[in-house]
Amino acid sequence: MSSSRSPLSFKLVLLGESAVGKSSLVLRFVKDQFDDYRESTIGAAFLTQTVSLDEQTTVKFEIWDTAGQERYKSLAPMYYRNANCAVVVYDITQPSSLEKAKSWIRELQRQADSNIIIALAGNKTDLASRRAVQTEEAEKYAAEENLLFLETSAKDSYNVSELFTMIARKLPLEQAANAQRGGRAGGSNLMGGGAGSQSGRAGVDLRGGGQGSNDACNC
Ligand SMILES: Nc1nc2c(ncn2[C@@H]2O[C@H](COP(=O)(O)OP(=O)(O)OP(=O)(O)O)[C@@H](O)[C@H]2O)c(=O)[nH]1
Ligand SMILES: [Mg+2]
Repeated sequence: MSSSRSPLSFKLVLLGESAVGKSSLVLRFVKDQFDDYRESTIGAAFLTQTVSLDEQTTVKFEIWDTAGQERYKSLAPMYYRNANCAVVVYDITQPSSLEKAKSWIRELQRQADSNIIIALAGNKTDLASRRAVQTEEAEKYAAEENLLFLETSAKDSYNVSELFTMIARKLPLEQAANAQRGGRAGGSNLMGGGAGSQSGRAGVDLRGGGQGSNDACNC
């Protein structure tokens, strides 16, 4: 098993239709908060959070929370390129959002790193009376496509930390620890080299044609 005292950094991207709850899952994971009235993400947001797997192993997620609105779709490859892992989110009350999630998964399978770990998350389980996607249907699809799968509620804080921990356990920790010992950044292919951004969030507003902004992206 890997052992390391400094966190092993990995790049994670969230994808999915607008309003399925990507930002809400991240807000729950990073700050343990929930907003009933969240504004739709513009461009993308960047946040970090760590997960301790055991006394020796801490994983630091460098999280790109993408904007689900169709007009931002063409930006997505910048965020999933070189990602170690992806969370593709749908809303269990909206079957069309599962179809959208499947199309993101096909795109990741074609275009992202071939070793990317993909998790499918069916969010908003607190809206049980409005459920329109059965657990078994999504579970079967996830098994066929070799994806991790969990249903979650950002609102009720159900399965949110479990989702990220499940992903952390699947990451190539040994390899990252060896790379770190060898002097390379933990997650191997992180944008920004991993060490630069310690915590918190930065919005990346890509309106106005420039992705030239700031610390957000060196891709
Ligand atoms: N009931 C319920 N509502 C949720 C949950 N997660 C998110 N929401 C609500 O769904 C709406 C959209 O959530 P966001 O987190 O902004 O969705 P998003 O996927 O980031 O949307 P974009 O940024 O437009 O791509 C907000 O009103 C949230 O409060 C959940 O688990 N349960
Ligand atoms: Mg959002």
